[in-house]
Amino acid sequence: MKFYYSPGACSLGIHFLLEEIGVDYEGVPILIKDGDQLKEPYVSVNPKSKVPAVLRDDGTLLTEFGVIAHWLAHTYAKDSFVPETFEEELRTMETLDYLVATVHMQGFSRMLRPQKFTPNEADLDWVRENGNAIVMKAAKHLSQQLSDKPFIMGDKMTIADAALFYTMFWGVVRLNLDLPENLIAYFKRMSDRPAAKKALELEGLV
Ligand SMILES: N[C@@H](CCC(=O)N[C@@H](CS)C(=O)NCC(=O)O)C(=O)O
Repeated sequence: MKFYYSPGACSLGIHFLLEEIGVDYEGVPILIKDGDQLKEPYVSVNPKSKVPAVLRDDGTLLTEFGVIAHWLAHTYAKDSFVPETFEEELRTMETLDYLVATVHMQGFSRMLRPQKFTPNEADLDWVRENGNAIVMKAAKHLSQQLSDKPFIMGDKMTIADAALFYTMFWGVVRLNLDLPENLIAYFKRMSDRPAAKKALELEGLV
């Protein structure tokens, strides 16, 4: 399979998951900073112009973080990554969706790309502050959920950890936010895993 990513973008979570699962893939960098996502050849591969995306060996493309993660776990790592019961899997998707749809798309997007939310230069700080409020409210909730557990859903790593890993990369490394201690400790633990080290190294982030 081909895996399309941009260094330091949300695709980092899928990069981490691919390495953690230990599946063969060819990484293809699409540099958002250069606008590669808006140009050929990528727009013909993924007309949505977003990363992550995965071109599977049967020639079909998968997009959307949660869908790619779900497919990877079910296809290559059912025993180690997929929760045992339907209820546990639902709760895992609930956490993953919260991280991608709210923490990333509503919170960090406002903090990292405020110009996408207003045409007025004078409003940029206000947009950033709104994003920060969304992220910090979520961090409180996620910190309670994590408590002193090793992973966000408990004793077993799930695809929700891939989403928490990239959002915490932004919170801890990129923005140095004043996050709850257990979330920072979680990010450090995850970053020490060989899969995280490899993904960060491949993306030129260490
Ligand atoms: N809903 C998508 C969102 C993906 C997304 O927003 N990716 C960002 C990088 S973190 C992107 O490709 N941005 C390029 C752009 O907006 O031009 C998903 O869940 O995968």
